[in-house]
Amino acid sequence: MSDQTATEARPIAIIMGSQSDWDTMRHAAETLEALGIGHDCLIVSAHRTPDRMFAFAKGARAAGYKAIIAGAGGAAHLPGMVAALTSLPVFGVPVESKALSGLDSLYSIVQMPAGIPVGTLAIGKAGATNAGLLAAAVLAITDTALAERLDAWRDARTAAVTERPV
Ligand code: RP5
Repeated sequence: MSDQTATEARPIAIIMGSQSDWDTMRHAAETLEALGIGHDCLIVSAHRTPDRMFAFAKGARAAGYKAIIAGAGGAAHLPGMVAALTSLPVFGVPVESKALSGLDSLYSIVQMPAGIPVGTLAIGKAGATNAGLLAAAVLAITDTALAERLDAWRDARTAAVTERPV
C-alpha cells in the first residue's frame, strides 16, 4: 500500500487533550467505525504538548486528513488553537468537566472570535457522536457510497423508534 493510499484510508483525525477524554471521544470513533470511515485517534494537548499540537495541526492537510474532530475539557483551547493552525474543518467536542459539568468546555470552544471557525457540538457523548456524523456528512459530499451508508445509518435509527414506549 502506498503512502497516498494509506492516508486516504484515514481521512478523519480525532484528537483529544487527555487520556481522560477518551471515554467521551470514543463515541466519535465508534460512529466513524460504524460508517466504515478510517480515522486516527491521537492525544494532543494544547498546554501539555504544545509542540505536538503545532506539528499535528500544521501537517494535518499534508497528512491527508479531510477534517479534524477535537475534544477537550475545562479551559478547552485545543479545538480553537488547531483551527488557528489549519484551514481544514475542525469540529469541537466539549468534554464534560468535573467542576462545571462541561459548561466551561462549551464556552471555551464555541465562543471563537470571527475569522477562525470551530464547529461546536454538544457537551459529552452526544457531541462526540454527532461530530462523527458531521465529519461523515462532509466526506459524503464527494463520496456517494458513504452517503448511502450514512442514509442507511439514519434510516436504522428512525426504524428503531417504536410508536409506544415499551
Ligand atoms: C484538558 O483538561 C483535557 O482535554 C481534559 O478534558 C482536562 C483534564 O485533563 P486531565 O487532568 O484528566 O489529564 O486538557
